[in-house]
Amino acid sequence: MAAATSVVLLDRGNNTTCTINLHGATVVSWRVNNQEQLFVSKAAIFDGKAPIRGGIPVVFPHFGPWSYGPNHGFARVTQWGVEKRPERLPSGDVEAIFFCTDNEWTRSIWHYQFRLTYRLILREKRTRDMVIYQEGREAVTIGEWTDRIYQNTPQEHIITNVVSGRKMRVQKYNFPDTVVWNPWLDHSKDVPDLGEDEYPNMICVESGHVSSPVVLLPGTAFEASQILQGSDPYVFTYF
Ligand code: TA6
Repeated sequence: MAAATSVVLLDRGNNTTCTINLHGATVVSWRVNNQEQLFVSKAAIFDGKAPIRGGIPVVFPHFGPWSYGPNHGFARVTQWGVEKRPERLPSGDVEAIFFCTDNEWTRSIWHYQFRLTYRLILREKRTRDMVIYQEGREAVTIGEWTDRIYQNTPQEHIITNVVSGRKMRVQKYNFPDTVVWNPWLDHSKDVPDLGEDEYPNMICVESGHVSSPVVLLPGTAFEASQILQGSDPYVFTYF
């Protein structure tokens, strides 16, 4: 097992990288051909204590306000370890594995033993997969403060207008729900680590097991995953 560093880089070549901050195992950057795909607030705090405002956090063991401990649980404010440093697979994909386990602090909040494993794969876009996608689904547009948990959502979503008007495809497995959040101007004031002018440039879309808990018996495991896929506009306009 490698010694922990604070930031881990997955580099697929061709200026395509993914940066993971071990504070919360938060994916703080995903660049494709040098273009950033993720939103991180200009006011994000990197003090190793506060959750990082933006990127892709891990929410565990609870979503939302939690009487036992921090909002959205403790995984996003825990220092994760590196189980497997970034490695190029025979396919060319780059993989890294991160983990966190219970400790004295987590047990003082939530008295369970656990091991969370987070496997990240930076994979080259597969254009043929993308073509399958375009079919009519209900579009959720954001024009005001939005904070919703959609239950039992389809396995795939397209987020539009992500980077320079491009689209991002989300595929989720074993995550029945989708959270959509944008504080808009009114609520941006309540989020100190988000600039008041940043809300038009972000949308939070989270795949999760949110509306119902997962109950794990001792010694059993739960696995879920999501794939985020960026696009060139011409790929999505193919149909
Ligand atoms: O994911 C949506 C949400 O639960 C919203 O209700 C909103 O409060 C947001 O998360 C931010 O939470 P945070 O703890 O990061 O300030």
